[in-house]
Amino acid sequence: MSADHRHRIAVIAGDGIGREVIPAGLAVLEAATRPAGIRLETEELPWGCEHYRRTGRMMEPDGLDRLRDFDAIYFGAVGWPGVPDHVAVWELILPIRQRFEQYVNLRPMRLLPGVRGPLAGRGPADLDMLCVRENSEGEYSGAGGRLHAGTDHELATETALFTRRGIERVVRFGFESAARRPRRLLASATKSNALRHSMVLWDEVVAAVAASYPQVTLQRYHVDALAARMVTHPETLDVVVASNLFGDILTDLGAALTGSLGLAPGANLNPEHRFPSMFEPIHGSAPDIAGRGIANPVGAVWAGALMLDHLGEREAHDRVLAAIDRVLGGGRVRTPDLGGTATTAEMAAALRAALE
Ligand code: GGG
Repeated sequence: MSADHRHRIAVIAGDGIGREVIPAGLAVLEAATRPAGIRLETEELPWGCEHYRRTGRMMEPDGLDRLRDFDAIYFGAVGWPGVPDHVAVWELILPIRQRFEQYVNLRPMRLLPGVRGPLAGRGPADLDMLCVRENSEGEYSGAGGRLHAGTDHELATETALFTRRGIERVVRFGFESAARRPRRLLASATKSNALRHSMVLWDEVVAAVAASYPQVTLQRYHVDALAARMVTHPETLDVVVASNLFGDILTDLGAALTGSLGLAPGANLNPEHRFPSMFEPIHGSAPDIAGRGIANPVGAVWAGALMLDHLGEREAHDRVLAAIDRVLGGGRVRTPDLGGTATTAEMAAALRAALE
């Protein structure tokens, strides 16, 4: 936290609708912070697929060193036709998460007031989950390779790497999060019936950490059963701790259950503040709607609020969330993903107005 309420933010809007929702998000964050004397000093870094087309790289060669000096990174989306998705993701977003030990990917999954999700008869009280996704190893470790390219005996390996330290730290974060919430439930997503090495270690570490949190009720679900439960009994779930891949999939499901992927935020946290953390809407670049000015900026705005919270500006975070609740609860301004006709700019303007 900065004593003088000045924060240096690296802004990587990235690709597609990232370039639309991030400026909208910055405008809302500005309205939430400036009157309170908080200064967000932003620097835009034009990295992403367009940069790749021009230079053959997703970011500058010294990009990670440059990012190191910022207090936080505000990120849009990555990916664009013409650049293989794995190149875009592995040359931008995943190196940032790994280098800066952003080992927690925090993804709230909450049905907001005024939003109709796809589950019949469910309201905000039934759907309030928080996913704590492991974000630095597991299935997205990057270990593996391909051999005998183009032959009929070609092979590929993708090695999931789980370390006791890596599991322990994210599971502990999950328990801490659950302990601070009213229901104090922690669901661990496992698959130790089939993944007999990695997920058995996961279960053992979860059990060991659980011993320090008697106030939290531990639930253990195989990830397939957990996915089904999120649909059938979401009210029985509170905090979910999951591996990198499981958490990635479960949170897209969670976002869909809360009405739109466009509403969902994500925080890639280095909880110790040794490195900058990164904040992004969980949606991707959405080439199908990019350039039309109709993307929902709420996920980016909420991600920005999580950034303010991480920077020690809790009141500003609360103000932004109250504005989101007010605008969506009011039911007047809705982007097309929510069945309305509002533009990105109109939604951002409504959020700014709600802050005034
Ligand atoms: N704004 C998020 C984004 O662009 N995501 C692209 C993606 O698929 N990332 C992989 C991940 O979140 O693990």
